Amino acid sequence: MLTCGIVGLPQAGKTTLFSLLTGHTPPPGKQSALAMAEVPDSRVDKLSAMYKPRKTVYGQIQVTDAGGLSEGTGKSAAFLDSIRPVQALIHVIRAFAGDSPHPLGTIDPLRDFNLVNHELLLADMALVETRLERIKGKTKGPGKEQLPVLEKCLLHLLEEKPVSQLPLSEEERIQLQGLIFFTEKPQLLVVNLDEEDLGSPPPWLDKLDALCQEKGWRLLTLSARLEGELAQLSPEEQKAFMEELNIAEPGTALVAREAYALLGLISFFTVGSDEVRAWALKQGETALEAAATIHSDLARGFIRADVMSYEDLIQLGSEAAVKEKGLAQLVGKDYVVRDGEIVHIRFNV
Ligand SMILES: Nc1nc2c(ncn2[C@@H]2O[C@H](COP(=O)(O)OP(=O)(O)O)[C@@H](O)[C@H]2O)c(=O)[nH]1
Ligand SMILES: [Mg+2]
Repeated sequence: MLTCGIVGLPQAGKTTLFSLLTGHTPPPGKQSALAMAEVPDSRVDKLSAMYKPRKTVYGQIQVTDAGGLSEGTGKSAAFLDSIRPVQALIHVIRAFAGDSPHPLGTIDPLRDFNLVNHELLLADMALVETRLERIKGKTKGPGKEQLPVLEKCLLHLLEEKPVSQLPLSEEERIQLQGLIFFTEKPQLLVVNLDEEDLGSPPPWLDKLDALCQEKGWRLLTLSARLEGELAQLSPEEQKAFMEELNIAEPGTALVAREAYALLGLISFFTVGSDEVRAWALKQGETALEAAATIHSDLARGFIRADVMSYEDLIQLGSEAAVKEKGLAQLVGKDYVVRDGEIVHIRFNV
């Protein structure tokens, strides 16, 4: 399952986005909150219309709202601890003027971007320093062999460089196992714009976008408040408003799709009268790994998998028709599953 943590300065719209994604509003004053978000997918909707299953299950993302970072010297530890294990960060950047005060008094997205990343760097530094002190405190015993690589990490971080840019040998990587660094996590930047700016992106956006691309991160723009209001409307009203406001896709769909792209995830589907369901898989993973995603029994007893494309199934209207045309494949455990494939695992336990 994909896990994400929302970070950003206070008053950036983090909790607004969290509620939008998960449908869950944390009580005010709560430091961090965790909930599941559905991954909207029109393919799942179409498959569900075709099979009329008892249950339809969309992809799931676990989202944690970490609460606001306090800028400065590593005071954010308490907030950050709640998201230490997540796979990706959703970094919300305030670009709306709004009525609520910005903690630094002015709207400056590039400054905030650097500030939050600096805070993450400080958190990593604190992690390494704590570990170093603990190991140095002992005269002997396990951990001593970690000293050189920890020192190397610390020097690198002191130069304001993220751990993701630190060249490490296989052995050093193993020695660092158990240490989870924020500056190694990919980020999805969500630039929270004023609704008036949605149609005409502000000039600084290009700069932020370039910074993101350099790092292999993703960026998207939306207005969290507006998205919240949109979500209250009927589907027809939503469509009309979105056209008027220059929004191609609802924010929840955008965030989910970009988060998948950031982590190199694809979706495959299982279908039937009982359940139509979307599953996430890493790009390049095999039929055996797809089986394991569904249930360990399916992987253990894996025989073969029936695979067909979503497009073929929708176009031809039934699995039987796809098979008749010779467009279904019977594949072995090493077959690399592609985005949108319908997979039936044949197994025997
Ligand atoms: N104008 C405007 N206000 C927003 C937007 N997103 C959030 N806000 C407001 O900004 C304030 C802070 O939002 P919140 O989600 O609590 O920020 P957090 O501190 O990052 O969790 C609230 O009053 C929100 O209603 C937006 O897109 N536009
Ligand atoms: Mg909040």
